[in-house]
Amino acid sequence: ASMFSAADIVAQYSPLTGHDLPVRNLPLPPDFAWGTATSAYQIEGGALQDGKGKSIWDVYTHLEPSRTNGQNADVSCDHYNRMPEDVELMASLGVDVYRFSIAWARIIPLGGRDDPANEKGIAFYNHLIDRLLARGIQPVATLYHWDTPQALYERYGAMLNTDEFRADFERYARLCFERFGDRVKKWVTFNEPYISSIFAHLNGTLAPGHCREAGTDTKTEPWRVGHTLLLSHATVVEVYAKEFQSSQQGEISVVLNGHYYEPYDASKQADIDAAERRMVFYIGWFGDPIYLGKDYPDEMREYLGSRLPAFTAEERELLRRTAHINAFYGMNHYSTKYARALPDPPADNDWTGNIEESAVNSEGKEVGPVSGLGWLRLAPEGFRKLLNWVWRRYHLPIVITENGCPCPGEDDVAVAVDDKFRQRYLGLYLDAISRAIYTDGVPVTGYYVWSLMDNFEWSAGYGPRYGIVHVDFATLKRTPKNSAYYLRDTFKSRRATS
Ligand code: LGS
Repeated sequence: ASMFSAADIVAQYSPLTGHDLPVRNLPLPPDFAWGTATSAYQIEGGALQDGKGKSIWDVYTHLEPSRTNGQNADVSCDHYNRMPEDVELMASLGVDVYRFSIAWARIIPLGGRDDPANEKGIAFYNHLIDRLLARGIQPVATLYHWDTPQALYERYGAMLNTDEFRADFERYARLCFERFGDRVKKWVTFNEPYISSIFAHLNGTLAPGHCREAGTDTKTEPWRVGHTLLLSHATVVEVYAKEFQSSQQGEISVVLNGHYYEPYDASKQADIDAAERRMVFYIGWFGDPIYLGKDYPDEMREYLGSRLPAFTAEERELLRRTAHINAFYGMNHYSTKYARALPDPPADNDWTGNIEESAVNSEGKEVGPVSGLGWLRLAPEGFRKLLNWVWRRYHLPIVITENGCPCPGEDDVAVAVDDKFRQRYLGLYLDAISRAIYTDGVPVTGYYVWSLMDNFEWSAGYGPRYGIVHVDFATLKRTPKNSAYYLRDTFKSRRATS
C-alpha cells in the first residue's frame, strides 16, 4: 500500500451501497484525532456530593420514575469517584481526545449569575483536566449537556426566559473559561440544541418535560427555547473571542445533531423536497444563524410563520459578528431515515415541515440493518452524504463529536464484549469519513465515539448501552468490549503518513 497515496487507496473502492459491505479500514489523515465522548449527568453519579446543586435531571428522574425506565443517575458509573481509573482506561486505548461535559450545578449549585461558585466542584474538573493532559489526552469540554440547574428552572423557566438564561449562562461560561481555559483548548457551548428544544419542550420525553405541565404552549415554546440557545451561544462565543482567545488560544463552537434524510419515494419531487426540508428544520434551524450569521431558513419561516421568533436588529448584529468565530462544525450523527411529504395543511403544532419519517421506503427497502435500537440503523452512505451536505452549506472543518450504537443483549458482559455489530458499524462509518475526505474533499478532522462506557441513556435509563466499555451497574466494574480494541488498533495503523 505504501506505493499509493491515501487518496489512491480510497479511490479503489466503490461507493458504500448495499447492507453487506466489508469494512475496509481505509486511510485517515495523519493528524486525524480519535476520542471518546461522555456527558456529566450520564456518567458522574455523585448527585449531591461535595456541595453539588440539583439539576433538572436530578429532579425529573425522581419525580415520576416511569419516565426514565424506573431509573436515575444518582450513582450511574460513579465516574465522580473513579475518574483516575477511567482516565487510565482511555490512556490504555490510545485516545487522543476526551470530550466530557461540565455539570453547571456542580460548579455553581444554584446556577445564577449572583449565586456562589463551589470550589470543590471546580476542583473535580481541574483534576480531570490535569490527569488527561498528563496522559497526553486533549480535553474537549461541553458547557451544557442538558443538565440545567434546577433553581434556574424554578426561578424563571430556564430557557423559556431568553434574557435571564442568557445572562446566567454567560456568567457560568466565563467562570469555566477563567478556571479551565488555560488547559482546555476546545470548547462546545451547547450539546444538540434541537433536542433541548423539541424533546424537552414539545414531546416531553426529556427533562424538564415542561410540555406535560399545565399552561404550556407547545406551538411556540420549543422555538423560543431554540432562540434562547442560539443567542446564548453567540453571546458566549463573543465573550470568549474578546476576553480569552488571545491569551488562551483555543477554539469554540456548538454541537448539532441530525439524521440524514433520503426521499421516501425518489421518483416524487415532493418527497425529494421533503428530505431536504427535514434536514433544514433539523440542522439549518441552528446552523444558519450560528455559522452563517443569517436569519432562520426560509422554509422554516414559510411553515412556522409567527410561531418562529423574530430576531431584533441587535440580535441580528450579534449573530453576524460572531458567525466566523466558530472554528469547527461539531456533528453528532447516528443514522439515516426516509422522509415523506404529508398532505397540506400541516398540523398546527407541526415541527417537521409537514413530514413523516420512516425506516422503510416506498419500495419496501430498509434504510439499513437494525442495531440495539429500532430507529438506529447502520447506514454509512447516508453519513457520507450528510458530511457533504454540511460542508457545502457551512464550509467549516467537521469534527464528529458523537457517533456509535447500542447492540442487542449487552446487559450480559459476555455478549457485550463480542460486539461484532458495533465493530462493523464503527468500521463502516470510519470508512465513510475516509471517502468523504479523500473522494469528496470534505475536511473531517476528528472522530469521538459515543461513548467511552455504558451509561444512563436519559429516558431509556440503563437500557441501551452505547459504550465501547461495558459497565456492570451492580459492581461498577468496567470491561472493554472488542470494539474498544478495534478502535485502538485501527487508529494505530490506519493514519496515512503520505
Ligand atoms: O447519550 C446520548 C446519545 C445516544 O444517542 C447523548 O447524550 C446525546 O448527546 C445524543 O443525543 N445521543 C444519541 N442520540 C441519538 C439521536 C436521537 C434522536 C431521536 C431518536 C428518536 C427515537
